[in-house]
Amino acid sequence: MLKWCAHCQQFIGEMPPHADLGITHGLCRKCAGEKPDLLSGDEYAHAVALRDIFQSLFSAGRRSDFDAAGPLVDDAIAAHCRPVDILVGMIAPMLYEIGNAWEQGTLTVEGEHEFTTFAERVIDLVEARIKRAWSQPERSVGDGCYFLMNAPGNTHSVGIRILGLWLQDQGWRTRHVDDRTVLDALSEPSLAGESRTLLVSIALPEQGDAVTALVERVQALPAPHRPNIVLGGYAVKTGRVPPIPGVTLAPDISALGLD
Ligand code: B12
Ligand SMILES: [Zn+2]
Repeated sequence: MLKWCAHCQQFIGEMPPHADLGITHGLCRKCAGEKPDLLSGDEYAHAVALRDIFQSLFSAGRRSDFDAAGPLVDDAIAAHCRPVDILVGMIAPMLYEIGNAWEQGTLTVEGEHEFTTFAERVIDLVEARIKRAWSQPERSVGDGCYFLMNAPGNTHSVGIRILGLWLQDQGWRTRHVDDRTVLDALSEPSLAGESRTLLVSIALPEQGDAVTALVERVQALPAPHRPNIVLGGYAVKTGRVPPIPGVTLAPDISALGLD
């Protein structure tokens, strides 16, 4: 289930059952303190508006109707939905649904590719909106830096991209790296004294061995360069990655505990 704040329309997070993409409502931490009147007509209208936008955007994607996407994104923002929440709370779950349809044979490979292209274009659009108005001011140097990469061999690029945008929107400094550049990037002299976190995205359990090898190389770095390592992505979300020593498993973005 996808949980949205009934009052301010922020995406709160995912909750079990993860396979169910229905939208449910609750109150985010900030709004819970304000004790809003949830039975007022406004709150209800907002919740319905968001659900309708989700459905319309999904059917636009199924028709590859990109022209319809821009106005829908604008509607969501007008309904006080943060642009970044459109990515985490709408686009990501739509891609899960598409993956399920493909797995169950109700969608062709071409259909899946077309939807992914649609999703990537919507992400471009939303990225431009995010950059117009960040949710949080940029954090100061010294607050730490996030390094993001895909597990070696993982060619799914959307998850890590959304994760990077979400962190940037929260003001964090991020850098996208890969298997070849990660050790040098972590060892850069300009990072002296800063904490480093390496976020790795794994889609398939088969990519686990390559992650274990990566972790060994990263953990062999001198202590001041060594990052905290967090592993997330579809394979972690679905519980298919066994524990790896020295690595925190994060089933979704909220597990980072940063919002
Ligand atoms: C699009 C897609 C593709 C595209 C990717 C195109 C692209 N440019 O990205 C292509 C066609 C390349 C592809 C290929 C394959 N795919 Co594919 N793919 C998908 C699909 C439909 C969507 C992926 C996606 O973008 N999801 C949306 C993103 C936002 O979700 P996400 O990655 O989970 O990320 C979110 C969170 O997990 C979290 N997160 C992600 N990383 C991290 C990291 C950290 C540290 C943290 C904290 C959080 C975090 O943040 C994100 C935002 O919420 C999924 C279905 C699905 N359920 O995801 C299948 C899916 C992942 N693919 C699958 C398969 C099998 C494959 C292939 C093996 C198919 C094949 N035979 O070719 C290959 C393998 C490629 C490889 N080597 O990695 C299966 C995996 C099943 C399994 N049991 O493991 C899935 C689940 C489809 C299915 N239902 O069967 N795929
Ligand atoms: Zn709220």
